[in-house]
Amino acid sequence: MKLVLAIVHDEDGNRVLGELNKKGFSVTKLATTGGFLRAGNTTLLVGTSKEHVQTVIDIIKAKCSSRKQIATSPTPSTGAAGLYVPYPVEVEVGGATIFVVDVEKFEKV
Ligand code: 2BA
Repeated sequence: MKLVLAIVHDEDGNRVLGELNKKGFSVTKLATTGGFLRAGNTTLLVGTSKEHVQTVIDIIKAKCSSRKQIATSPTPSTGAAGLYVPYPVEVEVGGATIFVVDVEKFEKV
């Protein structure tokens, strides 16, 4: 048994969830926050057999697109006058960040 953890853009979350459900996978959706942008994203947990992991990854890949996002730098520079000067940075977010971990035990009681 494996657990697929996928961090996806909020806008893609429901599309991925819908497709995974349609294909018979059980999914848990968590509302999460990215540590760099400090913006909302979605984390999906999918418990499945080793044989189905690639199918889950393929569905996530097909439903997630990457985006450029402008954010205020989390570590603003200090200007000549000693002022705190936040500056915009452009980062590419996603399609999805995926972790696959071994599940030691899976039980429904
Ligand atoms: P955030 O941490 O908000 O990061 C958003 C995007 O900002 C990242 O996109 C990346 O392009 C950029 N970024 C992140 N940390 C950076 C840094 N220290 N310096 C410069 N740019 C940085 P993605 O890589 O597609 O990541 C999207 C979201 O996936 C992340 O949101 C975070 O919530 C999660 N994530 C990505 N890699 C992770 C990891 N190794 N462990 C845990 N969560 C991760």
